Amino acid sequence: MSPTPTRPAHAIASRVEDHLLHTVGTAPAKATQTELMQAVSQVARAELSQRWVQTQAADRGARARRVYYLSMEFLIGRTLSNALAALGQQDGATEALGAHAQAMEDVAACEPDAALGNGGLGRLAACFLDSMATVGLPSFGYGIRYEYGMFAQEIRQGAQIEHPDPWLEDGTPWEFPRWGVTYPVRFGGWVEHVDGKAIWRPAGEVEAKAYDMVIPGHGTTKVSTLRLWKATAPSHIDLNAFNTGDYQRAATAKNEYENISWVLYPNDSTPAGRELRLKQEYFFVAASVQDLIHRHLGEHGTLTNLADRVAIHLNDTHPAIGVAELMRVLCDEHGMDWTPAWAICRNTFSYTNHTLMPEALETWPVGLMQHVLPRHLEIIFRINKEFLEFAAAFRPGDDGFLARLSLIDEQGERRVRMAHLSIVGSHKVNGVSKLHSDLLVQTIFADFAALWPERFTNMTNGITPRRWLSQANPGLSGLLDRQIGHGWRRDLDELHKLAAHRSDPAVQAEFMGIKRANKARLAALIARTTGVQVSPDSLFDVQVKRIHEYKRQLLNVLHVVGRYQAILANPNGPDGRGWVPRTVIFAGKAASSYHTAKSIIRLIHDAGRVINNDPRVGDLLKLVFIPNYGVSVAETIMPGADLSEQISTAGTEASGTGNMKLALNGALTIGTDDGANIEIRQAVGDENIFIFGLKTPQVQALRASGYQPMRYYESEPGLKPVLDAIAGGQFSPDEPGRYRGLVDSLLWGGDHYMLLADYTSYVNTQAEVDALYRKPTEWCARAITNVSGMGVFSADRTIREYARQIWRIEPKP
Ligand code: 26Q
Repeated sequence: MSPTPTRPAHAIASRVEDHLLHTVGTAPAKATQTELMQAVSQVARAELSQRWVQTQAADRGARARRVYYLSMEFLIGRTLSNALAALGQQDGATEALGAHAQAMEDVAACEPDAALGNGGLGRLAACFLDSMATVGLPSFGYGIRYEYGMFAQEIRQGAQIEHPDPWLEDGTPWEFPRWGVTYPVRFGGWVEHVDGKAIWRPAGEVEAKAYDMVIPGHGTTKVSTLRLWKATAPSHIDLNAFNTGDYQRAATAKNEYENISWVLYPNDSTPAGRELRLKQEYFFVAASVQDLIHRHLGEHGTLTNLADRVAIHLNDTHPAIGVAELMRVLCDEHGMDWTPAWAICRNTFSYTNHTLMPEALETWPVGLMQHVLPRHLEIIFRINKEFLEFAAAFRPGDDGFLARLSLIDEQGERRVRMAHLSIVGSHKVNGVSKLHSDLLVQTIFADFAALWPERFTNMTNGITPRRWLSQANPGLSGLLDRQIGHGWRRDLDELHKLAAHRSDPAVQAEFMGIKRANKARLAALIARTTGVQVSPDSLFDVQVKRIHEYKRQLLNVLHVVGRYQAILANPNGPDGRGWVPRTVIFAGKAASSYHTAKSIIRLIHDAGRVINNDPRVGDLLKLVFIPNYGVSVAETIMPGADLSEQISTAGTEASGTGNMKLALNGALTIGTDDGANIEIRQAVGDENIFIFGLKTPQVQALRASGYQPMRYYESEPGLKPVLDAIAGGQFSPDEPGRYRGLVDSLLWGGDHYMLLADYTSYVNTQAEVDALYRKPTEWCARAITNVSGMGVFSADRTIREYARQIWRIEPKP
């Protein structure tokens, strides 16, 4: 692709002036950066609107089979730069801003991130929208228009403080309220059975209002729609209270309804079993099902062919109640018989699992579901009854098998297992990397895989190269355009052509110059946000992701403290050749109630303060934590990294996608044999990645044979002084016992993620990293090889696989 044909720049400039005056309402000569951002956004918005109308008409005309991607999270980030690139309006916008003496980068930075997600799962959904539009897949994303997104993270005295994220405070130019599109969503009450028919008598009702975000495709005029639902009180309720003059009650009632779409649950990977969360899940699923059925009936006039025309995808189990909802709509509202309805349902739904950790699997107490969704609970019981009859015939007399398969966990407080509902209600279930998909069928879903082996499959994650390379790294993008042409934006396999240039001195010099400039930009961000000066000539060692024990940020800290001690002990380096200067960079949020994760953040700051201010260390080692990690911060970090830390305990990280973003931007990976790291290794070759530590079967075996962390503490060189320094308060002299518990949990708490078992292997591999970094030509060749091998990790590839193998839709270019 050559970048989308560009409109005459002056045409855009004059529209910007127009919008300043008429839409933003300001004197163009006095426009602020934010007002310019708004005006430029309006120019792009107008074009997107046209494309939306055209795409919708074309899909309607073709009566296209569509995919509906249901997700509680869409971690979109900013839109302006991405939209301008997709529309071919970049040059025009730059020129228009130039007339106001403003740079695009600064103006774009005025837009708040749309942070409607926690982390990997939400960002994956956003990358998928970009790819669905770009490959021309008739598609809708459905989610919630949270008034408040992911909390903003402030660091005060080394500790995380959460602030609300009022991203809609000043409005957003990117949403299109669809005034006519509203649906009622009902909750609670009871069910009556009359003449064999179920009649749900709900206790309450809220209105779901549609707000569309239009997602432009790149190198195409196709766009995709992200339809987000806002909860509002039904107007008749408002009126009743207002008419009686009871404004207090009216306000309370209104709040109770609008609460549902108020705020994103900031839990990554661990479910919060709250009633409001269940209501959020049902709220957006019920609105989405009504919307898609309305569209389907408008185009086809019947529901009997729903499964032929509609694919509904469940992004994890968060929308799994959709299975029961579709059954309810087909049977209770459209009079269909159970058996044909069930066939439609199963052929319509598919489900992606994003985690293996048993504690992260979503379940709801039967009592709570009875209270909030009584009819759905009945439907789930019937699905379960018929499913268990089928399973009993498969393995007669094996009650343990049936208890493990059941949609209801009968141990203790009875709970509905949402993963089981998703599997039984779907025709395909996938994991997000090869290893993860294999482990799913070997471990948590083994019983289901015995019943239905063909139902389980793999779809390795991907990322959009438009945001994560073209937009985030204009320097490297320019090099690619000159060396291999423009086609990589829509066909990332084109990157293979770069491999031939890996040792070309001119290409290397340019590549290193670009990396150096990106590091300088990252260093400026670090100085601005942390006050710490770091040298762009040091090795930038980056671990950025949610803070979680299984991701093992703490293992990274152990290495840093070990290196600090070694620098003090041997100022001339381990072998007398000096130390390779390193800047270790962390970023990531901890769930607000996750104490251990917050303690790790605090330790990073405490250790950083000591190390960064130790004159004996100087530039040889710096340790920084960039606050408020999110999509926009990531766009600056990824291009500036030399080393990508992907060090989860083998078998715990489903895929990872930050690993892909970093490698695509020319970082080398130091990682365990986990998630998509394994496929990255296959793509770039063993010599171009640093893999260390126990592999999944070894982790399993060690755990089974009785893992003893104390043995490592006593025997691994250098480990004891590191743990003693942290536990003894060397980094927290004001409160020496601050990290006693953290260290004790490693030594005496079982060290569930086996940090100590991988410590020596990790430290030794870090020494290999240093050795290679001393040879810039070698390092650079390997970095270039990493970039050239990343084609397979385009989300376009992932989406084409979903389209063909799961959704059975041919993308229309
Ligand atoms: C559930 C119930 C209540 C509140 C919160 C949640 C909840 C929210 C988010 C549970 C899990 C999540 C997020 C999970 C997640 O991001 N998983 C990551 O998904 C990525 C995309 O597939 C993978 O690359 C990561 O490996 C995986 O950790």
